[in-house]
Amino acid sequence: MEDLAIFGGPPLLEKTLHVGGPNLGDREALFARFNEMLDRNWVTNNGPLVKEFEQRISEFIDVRHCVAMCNGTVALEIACRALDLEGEVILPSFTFVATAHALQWQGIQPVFCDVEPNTHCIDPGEVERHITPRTTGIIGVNVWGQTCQVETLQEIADRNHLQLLFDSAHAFGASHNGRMVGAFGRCEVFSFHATKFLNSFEGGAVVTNDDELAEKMRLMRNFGFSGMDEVIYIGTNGKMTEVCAAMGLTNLDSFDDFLETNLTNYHGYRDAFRSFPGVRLLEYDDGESCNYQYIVTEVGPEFGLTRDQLMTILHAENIRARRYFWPGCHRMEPYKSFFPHANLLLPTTESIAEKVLLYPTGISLRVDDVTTIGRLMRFLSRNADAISSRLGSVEKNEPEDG
Ligand code: T4K
Repeated sequence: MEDLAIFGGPPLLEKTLHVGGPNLGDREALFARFNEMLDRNWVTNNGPLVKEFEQRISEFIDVRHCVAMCNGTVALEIACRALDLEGEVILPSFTFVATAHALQWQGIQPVFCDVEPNTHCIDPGEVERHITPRTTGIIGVNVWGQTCQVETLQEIADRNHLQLLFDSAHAFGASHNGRMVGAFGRCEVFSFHATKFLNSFEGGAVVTNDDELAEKMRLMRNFGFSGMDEVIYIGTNGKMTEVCAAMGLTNLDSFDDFLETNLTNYHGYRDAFRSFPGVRLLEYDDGESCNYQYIVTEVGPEFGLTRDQLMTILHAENIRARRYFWPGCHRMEPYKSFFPHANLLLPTTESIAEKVLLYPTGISLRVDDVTTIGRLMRFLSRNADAISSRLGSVEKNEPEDG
């Protein structure tokens, strides 16, 4: 026990492991793309690399259009605007705050809905409860790369004349009933942020089979310009740069390698977490494609340490486990001031936000890192009572991030 870093021992890992350490493809290929770009003297504004990236994403998903953007948040904002959302839009509170901000930023009221306990995705039954005459849309979030109950949500949307879109920031490479994520609802939004399975440094995209919607979003991401001097919509600057597209294309070439690494890590964690009580690993559906980018657990009382105690111990060992999306959007500003009693309608969100802890994965892990983490977890589980009482004095240190 003296060796635990929280009690003064050296950290178990020399190199800090993060949730979201970037998956990096082949450097030479990336630099070659940079050189071509510089030789061309064309660095942004719908350049050839962006067009190639869009083409490859559309083909991969089998959708008619991919509109690449500077990040996932702006992609969400543009999608919501292009769909003419207004009034109220229903979304889960258990999501990254960008999903809610993309609405609030343009004066649309986010209405937070509870999620399903097993998948952490929006609960369609709860969606129905929140529909009012002011509701114009539903945003399903494909949390952790799993998929929502797409068909049920679509049926609810159709019956109530609502737009349905998906925030699929986590779900590039995932499938639903054998069909790639990206092909559902009116449109779907990806993030290619550095922490995502496929990253373009910063980046995002909206994918859709709707020609008119795609055209509108292309105009909106470029200030609304329809020609050299003609502006026909209010627009913004949502363009992806050529540097970002070069990174996205290079990483797309390594898709299979990233997937294999993530899958191996996931199996390693699954075996490790089965060897002691109190930590439930969220298991992915083997029958679907999945990117395995998130190692998601729920820490229960049988483990003997609280989720936050465990996180503090892991951080000291240079394992930067994260408690996404604690404490839930409804408990963040401005939403907690707008809706101070939202928690009453969100019991599952409240419960899982206190239990969820994510572990590092991706190509920055060495082969034996997962085994080392598993061994540490077993030790913590066996000695939980003693550690917990000794932690009492150390515990005053608040966990550093959420
Ligand atoms: N919808 C959903 C459901 C989302 O999850 C997100 C983003 C969005 C929409 C919006 O998409 P973007 O506008 O971001 O494209 C991160 C990411 O910034 C964010 O993209 C992501 N979701 C969210 C879940 O996580 P943070 O603040 O928790 O972590 P961050 O960016 O500091 O990175 C996490 C750790 O990864 C760092 O502590 C260290 C490591 N890291 C990070 C970067 C950027 C590296 O090792 N190298 C790096 O270059 O938000």
